[in-house]
Amino acid sequence: MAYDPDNIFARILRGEIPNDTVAENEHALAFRDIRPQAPVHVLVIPRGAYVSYDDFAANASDAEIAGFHRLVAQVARSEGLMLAEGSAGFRAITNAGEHGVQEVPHFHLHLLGGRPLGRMLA
Ligand code: D5M
Repeated sequence: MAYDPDNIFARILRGEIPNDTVAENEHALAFRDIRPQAPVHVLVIPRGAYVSYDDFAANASDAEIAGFHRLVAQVARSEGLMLAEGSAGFRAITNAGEHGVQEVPHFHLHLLGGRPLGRMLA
């Protein structure tokens, strides 16, 4: 699938649409989901133009992949989700494509926590 440069997260990255930023670095941006499904619901996105997780994992540079995941860890820490620091846990998921029910075609990771989240795979 070709990357749509006008998808909503691309527009957020360009500063055309406001967002509730939690943290950022050279390679990634973290902001609160507009339709939170848990007390903590943060989206982490790479600054690069990647449609979905597989696109990112296959084509991003090592520096982008490291920068992205370091930002996930930074947010987990600042939101009180780090297991090593006493958190009761969290969920990190990414939806991809039609079967994954991906709404926004710019790779994003959902970081959810702050309440028991229930079983995902029944
Ligand atoms: O989920 C896409 C997620 O993106 C969904 O939880 C809503 C969220 N969303 C959509 N627009 C915005 C804006 N403008 N700010 C913050 N969050 C937003 P997925 O199904 O994984 O593609």
